Amino acid sequence: MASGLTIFIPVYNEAAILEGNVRAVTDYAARLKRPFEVILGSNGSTDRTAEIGVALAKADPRVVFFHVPERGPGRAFAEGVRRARYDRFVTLDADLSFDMRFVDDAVAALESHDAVVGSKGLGMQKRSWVRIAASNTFIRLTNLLLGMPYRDYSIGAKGYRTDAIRPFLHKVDAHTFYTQQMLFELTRAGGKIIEIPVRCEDRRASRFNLLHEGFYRYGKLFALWFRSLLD
Ligand SMILES: Nc1nc2c(ncn2[C@@H]2O[C@H](COP(=O)(O)OP(=O)(O)O)[C@@H](O)[C@H]2O)c(=O)[nH]1
Ligand SMILES: [Mg+2]
Repeated sequence: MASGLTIFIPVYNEAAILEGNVRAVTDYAARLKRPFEVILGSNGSTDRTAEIGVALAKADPRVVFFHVPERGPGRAFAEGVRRARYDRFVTLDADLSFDMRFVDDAVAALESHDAVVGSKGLGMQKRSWVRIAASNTFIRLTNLLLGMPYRDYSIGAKGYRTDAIRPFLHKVDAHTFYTQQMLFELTRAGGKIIEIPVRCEDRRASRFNLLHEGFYRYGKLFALWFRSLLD
């Protein structure tokens, strides 16, 4: 697989910020002096996200846009990994709530690791206390049940060696539980994972229904735990 960087951004109703933020990402990635692409994986948007994404991809060969009909960032993630051209696969959020220096750190770490966990808990986070508290509870339970040590299972600011996760794509959850799944599967397969600090400033209202997300993730967590006990 070609050596380079695929930056993956899931997008849902991001018309207002898409063009400016994609430009910021391509400008940033261009400085890294290695082949790269920015993949925008959209599903279910009801605003002009798809139209803008198609235009951005047409104007810049380094930008790829695709659309899958049903909602769910996990569906978009799996499709993004399938389409990736390069060996390093790094995820960001469309609102660029993470400090982009994570991209440099992830690229370096993926030289010798299969996955990089960008961790707000180890770095810095400016988010509402309710969201921080809800995340922390979920992280603790994940670690207790699945025996993992990480401090951040959100979908953004994660990096993977593309080849290392391709074998697990059929297991990817359609919604937001896939980070745990990928790290869990990689751990079982003997993969090398490193956690690094990331800075995050996110004051924007979430695209997710957080209450629904909460229940959904706990359900998925218990299901994965139960399965792990069986095998
Ligand atoms: N493809 C896709 N992306 C989504 C979906 N829901 C949210 N996203 C994207 O996921 C990223 C994180 O969303 P955000 O609302 O900032 O989440 P939060 O701040 O982590 O609660 C953003 O880039 C969103 O556009 C979805 O259903 N499909
Ligand atoms: Mg956000």
